[in-house]
Amino acid sequence: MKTTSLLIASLLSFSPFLFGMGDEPHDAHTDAPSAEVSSQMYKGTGKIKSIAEDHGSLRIFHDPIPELKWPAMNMRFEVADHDLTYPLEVGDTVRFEFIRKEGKDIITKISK
Ligand SMILES: [Cu+2]
Repeated sequence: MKTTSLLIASLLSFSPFLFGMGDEPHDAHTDAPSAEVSSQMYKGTGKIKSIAEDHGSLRIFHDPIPELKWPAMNMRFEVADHDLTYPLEVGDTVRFEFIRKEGKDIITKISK
């Protein structure tokens, strides 16, 4: 008993990332409360599928993101700053960084 809880406690303290990953369904991209403990940055690569007219979001076909157990897929990302989208064009291959906040996936950095 005691050993088990010690083990769990040390796992939790050494693996905040693992703890935040959970097994949330990828399509839903819903944030379990535990996924919001940090503003951890995730990195991805992919291809721009579309850019919102208001420049507030992008659709990217991203490559798998093992940290989040995401397979390759087409999905929408918001951008932290609309200016990030101006140099981009549909079809561009990009690398980007994003955070997950309040159920949104928000790109903070993106480059061709
Ligand atoms: Cu995705």
